Amino acid sequence: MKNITVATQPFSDQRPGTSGLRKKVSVFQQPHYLENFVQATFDALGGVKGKQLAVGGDGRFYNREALQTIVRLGLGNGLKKLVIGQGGILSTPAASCVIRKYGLDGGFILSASHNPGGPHGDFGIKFNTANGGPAPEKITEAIYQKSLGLDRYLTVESPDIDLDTQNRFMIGEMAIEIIDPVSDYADLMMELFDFPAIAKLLQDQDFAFLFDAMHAVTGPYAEEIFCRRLGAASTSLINCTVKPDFGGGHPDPNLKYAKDLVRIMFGEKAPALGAASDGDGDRNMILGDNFFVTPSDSVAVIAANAHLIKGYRKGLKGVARSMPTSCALDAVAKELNIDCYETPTGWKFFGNLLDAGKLTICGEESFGTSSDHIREKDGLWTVLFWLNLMAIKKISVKEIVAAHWQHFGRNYYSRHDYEEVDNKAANQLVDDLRKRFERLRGTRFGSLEITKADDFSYLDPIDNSLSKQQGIRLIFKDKSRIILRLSGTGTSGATLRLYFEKVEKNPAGMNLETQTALAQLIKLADDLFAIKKITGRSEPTVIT
Ligand code: G16
Repeated sequence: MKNITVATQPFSDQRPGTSGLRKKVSVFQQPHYLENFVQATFDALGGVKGKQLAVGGDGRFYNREALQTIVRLGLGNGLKKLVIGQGGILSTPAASCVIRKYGLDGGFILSASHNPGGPHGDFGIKFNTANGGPAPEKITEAIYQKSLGLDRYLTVESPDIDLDTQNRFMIGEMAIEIIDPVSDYADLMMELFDFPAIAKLLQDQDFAFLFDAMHAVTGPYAEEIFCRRLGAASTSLINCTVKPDFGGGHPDPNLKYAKDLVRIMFGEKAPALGAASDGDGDRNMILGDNFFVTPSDSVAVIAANAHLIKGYRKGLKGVARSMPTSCALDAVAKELNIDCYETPTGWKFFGNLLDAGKLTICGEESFGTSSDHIREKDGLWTVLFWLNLMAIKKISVKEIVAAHWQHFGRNYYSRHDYEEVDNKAANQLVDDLRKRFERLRGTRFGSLEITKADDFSYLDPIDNSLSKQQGIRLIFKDKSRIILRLSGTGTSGATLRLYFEKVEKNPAGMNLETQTALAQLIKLADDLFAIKKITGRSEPTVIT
């Protein structure tokens, strides 16, 4: 092994987005691109001499090559230990679990999450800190600043390591441990949920369950947890072989992209519970027999019922949701008499609150729910929660949600995405809106009156960091909301997200079709923002 210092030039586009650096694979394949980002991260941490990190990814195209690069930079920079998921695999929640369990200083997760993979798809890398959570903005910003001034990286000339055998060995001064990527995470799930009760449910002839791993990272986790530890039939799992291009699919668990699951769950004789997870295993979608649970409702139901579940019997310290997520969770918090925090989009904003012991459950409209067991959102945790709840309640998913609405009210909710919009047009739309706040306040549109119009700012109550311009909000007198923001996770053009929410407290009005219930708000947004004219699109790319 020979240490080398490679001269390089900065890339100007390495500012991490909502969740790490995500780019087309071809961008990452440029000479020095990944090396620069890894070195910038090491530099932003003040060097990694004597430190211990984890690394793993969602198995997408370029996962293995990137991992070998990180091993070499670790060696070049004097890293003490690297813990690697066998085969280069670690789901995002499992990486968070491993970092916390082994007291590591942090880790890299190689994933572009729900974005498509393959040679023409996306790749990504994000750094998680010692708490197991995504690096906060002050660190991602420091990485970006380091990347702008980078003129060298430290690496070694050495052959690839064997990623496929669980093993412990030394290369020079650095220890490498290739671990089973699944078992630590599966053990943690057994601590939180009543596995015997779930096993009984899954083995009941009258109960059918279907999980779709979308050819992404949760495949091996689902096989271990649902089949080996809980005795579910192997026919309960579909698309569980991890493929570098996710079988050509878009590993985003929503009504549009989880096609196989949606077809079955909205067909005749549908299973009682259907679920899917995304590329790196942190997102989830929960479906009942011909029934979709919005992620905003899911986190509210979870919070309302957590006291029934083994790991949460002591009750909740507090809850949190991202700003665009519906206020269904707030109603639960009010009844439980606990705090409900409203943070910007991005799981990293929950980290400080979780570390300070102020939260137990948090969730986002973007198909993310989790608890303080790790510092990431957790797809399989959510599925296990719903299974455990069904084992206790012995009623259908639809009945659980309907009972929740009857008690707390229903927050009709939908997100409309316009993907790959021209960047300039999207930014212009947002800028123009910012200039119009003052005039919008107090304006009436039929029965709707705007009482608040602003651009959401968040002052972190723990470290007092201020995050501005986190989404434009129109809030109406009847508590309806229209929110508009640009996604921070796309890789081509801009993705415009519009979020609609309407609160219904009258039980008689709770059974409308969602888009119908929100039609007045959708029409108003169209008129006010001229979305169709500006984007040139007649309809959203994805509606969830
Ligand atoms: C990431 C973040 C989430 C965020 C989501 C959508 O999820 O971890 O916190 O809600 O992106 O962000 P945006 O609206 O900016 O695209 P993931 O699953 O992609 O890592």
